[in-house]
Amino acid sequence: MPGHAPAPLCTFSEPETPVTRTLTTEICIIGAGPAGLLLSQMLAQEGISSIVVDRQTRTHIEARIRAGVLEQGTVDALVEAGAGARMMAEGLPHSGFDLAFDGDRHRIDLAGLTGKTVMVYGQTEVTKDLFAQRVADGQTFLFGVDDVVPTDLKERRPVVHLRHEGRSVRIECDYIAGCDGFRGVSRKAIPADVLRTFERVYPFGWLGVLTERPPVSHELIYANHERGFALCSMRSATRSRYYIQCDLSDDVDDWSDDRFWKELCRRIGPETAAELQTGPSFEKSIAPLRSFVAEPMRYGNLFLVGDAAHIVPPTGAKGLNLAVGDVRVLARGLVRRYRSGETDLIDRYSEIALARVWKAERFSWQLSMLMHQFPEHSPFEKKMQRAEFEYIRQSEAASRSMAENYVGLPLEM
Ligand code: RFL
Ligand code: PHB
Repeated sequence: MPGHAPAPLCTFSEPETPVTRTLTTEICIIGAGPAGLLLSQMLAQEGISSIVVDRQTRTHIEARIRAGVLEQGTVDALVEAGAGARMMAEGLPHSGFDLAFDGDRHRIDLAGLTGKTVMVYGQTEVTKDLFAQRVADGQTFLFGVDDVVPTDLKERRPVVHLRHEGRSVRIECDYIAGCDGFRGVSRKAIPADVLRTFERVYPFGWLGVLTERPPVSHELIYANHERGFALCSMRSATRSRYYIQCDLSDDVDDWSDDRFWKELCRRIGPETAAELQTGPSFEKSIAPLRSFVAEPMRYGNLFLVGDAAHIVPPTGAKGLNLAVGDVRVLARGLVRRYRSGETDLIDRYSEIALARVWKAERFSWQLSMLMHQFPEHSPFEKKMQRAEFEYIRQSEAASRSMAENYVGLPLEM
């Protein structure tokens, strides 16, 4: 029939061109953990714009139970950032902690030996306080993002590509802050021939429990017992946090509350156990222990911050504090760059941050070696642990060295 084209045997349709949304900012921050949130807060205080993206939701991030001990430098940074009011009202200042060895106790008098204290205040609360502040300030967040890829790292305007709510997004910025933790994508964006990594994985994990009961002691107790390590910590006067060393192959479901409390009592000894108030746990999880450092912490216009660059075993309570230390150096460097155009401080970011990181790695490793039972240890190594404990107990210099590291070494900028 004239005017009618023959019906096609099959039809092809052009794929729809994906709509890409482009956003621009000064700093693109990957990761809304404590490092990313604090960085955005410190930059906002100085009028520097940022976009924060995270693969999780805010609710998920706020529910994560992690660190509990803040160094004075971390406390000061949170206060200066305007996010410290609740911490100052509800946090518990601690002037010492106990080391216990098969029932023998030795108190490390932090205040007496260093003139400094630490603050017991949960990372969960730090995160909530920072979120509240950033949301009130109108911070741009993209939650639930996927396929995050930082590119053009050596260009003047690097780009972060990602997917958000089904659309592809490109974020053009001056600098990218990789605050996306140990399993994030930022570190992987650095070419393998540039990045050097150093790692030690420990042959056990920590099984942690939270319970709505007053703490067994008003200060933390780190215990080494022949059955393994135990830690008595807290979140408040009515909420306790306990950990025990466990096998890496253990599953949380293997550990009923009853089994956990029995094991903890054995490891902390009868005197302390007599004071323990047990109750139902409302959080129970197993964390592996690892020491890890990636060098350098900068590649082009990408900076690695916090757990994205380094991991410590939790024994020294250093992870969050190191992340905050990195943020302080980077924020100061970026403020200088935007105020005066000088890049000297951001150029030294990696060097300054790593100098402190390695010292905290050493301390966390040393305390972990002292306080845990290692499957490969012979009776000789066990004697060495005991001898070291006795030395710390008898020597004020050794106790002071431990105290100085625990309250946090200075950040040399
Ligand atoms: P985080 O907290 O892991 O946050 C990273 C964020 O990045 C997001 N993310 C991504 N976003 C977009 N795209 C991707 N591809 C992404 N991949 C990841 C994640 O969703 C997340 O929101 O890293 P940050 O900010 O560097 O903070 C580090 C701290 O969380 C960590 O060092 C501490 O929790 C370590 N830690 C402790 N630190 C202390 O200072 N004192 C302590 O007493 C202490 N106790 C602990 C601890 C860690 C523990 N665990 C569970 C390992 C006790 C434990 C048991
Ligand atoms: C904690 O309360 O979660 C905590 C305290 C001290 C540590 C590690 C974790 O060394």
